[in-house]
Amino acid sequence: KKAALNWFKEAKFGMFIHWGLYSQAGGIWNGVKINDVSQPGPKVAEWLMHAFQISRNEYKELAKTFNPDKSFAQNIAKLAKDAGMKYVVITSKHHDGFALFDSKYSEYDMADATPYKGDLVKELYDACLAEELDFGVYYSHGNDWMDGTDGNYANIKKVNDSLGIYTHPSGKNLWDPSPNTHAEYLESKAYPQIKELISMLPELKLIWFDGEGFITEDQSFKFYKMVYDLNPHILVNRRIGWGFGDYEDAGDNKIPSANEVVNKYWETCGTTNNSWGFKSYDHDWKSTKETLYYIVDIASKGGNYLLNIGPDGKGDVPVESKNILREVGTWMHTNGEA
Ligand code: JFZ
Repeated sequence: KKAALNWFKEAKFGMFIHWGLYSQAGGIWNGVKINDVSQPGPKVAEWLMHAFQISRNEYKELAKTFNPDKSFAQNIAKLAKDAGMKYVVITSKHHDGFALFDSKYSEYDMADATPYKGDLVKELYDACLAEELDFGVYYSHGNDWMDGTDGNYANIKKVNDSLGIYTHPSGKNLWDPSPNTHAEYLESKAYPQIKELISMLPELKLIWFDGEGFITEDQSFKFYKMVYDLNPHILVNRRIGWGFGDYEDAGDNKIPSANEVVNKYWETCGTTNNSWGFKSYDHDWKSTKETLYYIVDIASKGGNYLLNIGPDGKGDVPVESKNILREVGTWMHTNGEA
């Protein structure tokens, strides 16, 4: 993977995109803000289903109104280019289980369940390649609130209970678990969808896995080997689990000290406000200066900064974050290598 790691080392600045059915709600459900629910868990807008314990059937209804503007892919690719970014990583499937691409292995996807009927991952891939940007996908492999939501938790808990150890339910769908097991979900959905993405996107550079806390070492390795066998040029991040990742992450919004990252390939992913997914009432934006500080400090230590945007349900990027990215771009085109 040497060539791929060289690419990664050079890239330095990328765009993370959290976008899905939840983007339509903007962090509010039936008039209640996600910050006001007592349910434990992160108060980020893409955790809508978990925060409000929405049933699987009710949540699925959000697909019927998900009909973004046709210009989404082109707008986003252009914005990333203008900001001086070198790569783009979009949520092809987040914890809510919804695929933004056209999957043969699930009806719960952009092509089959929405009025849009298209494949947003493929569209964005094409738009990015046209702008000479590299392309990656985020994929929540370990956690899926629609599918196989019970199995692994139940198994882990059984073992832990026998040892007298507490099992933290964090992030699992325990309010309306699907009847199939987690292992069945991996076989019927997660492994096949990873294969689909790799064959659909021949120039794919990166798979950004998430939810590793819920899978076993053998399962992590199976994902790693599958990606490598199908396309050895694709990098995978640390969160594939069990130490199989090709590069490290410093933790969300965290900048490590220089001596922690000597001779390492690493990345920090960060938010522009305090949510990954679109949250209509979060106006706590990082300033252009603060954003530039992150870029420079991270790049000076040999890392990459994967900076997030959360477009709304129509695909529009909040104007504040758009303006910051454009100002960053002006700086990058003068002082950076963009
Ligand atoms: C995960 C997701 O749950 C979240 O919705 C978002 O996609 C984010 C990028 O990733 O949340 C995490 C996972 C791990 C850490 C922090 C947030 N971590 O290790 O610091």
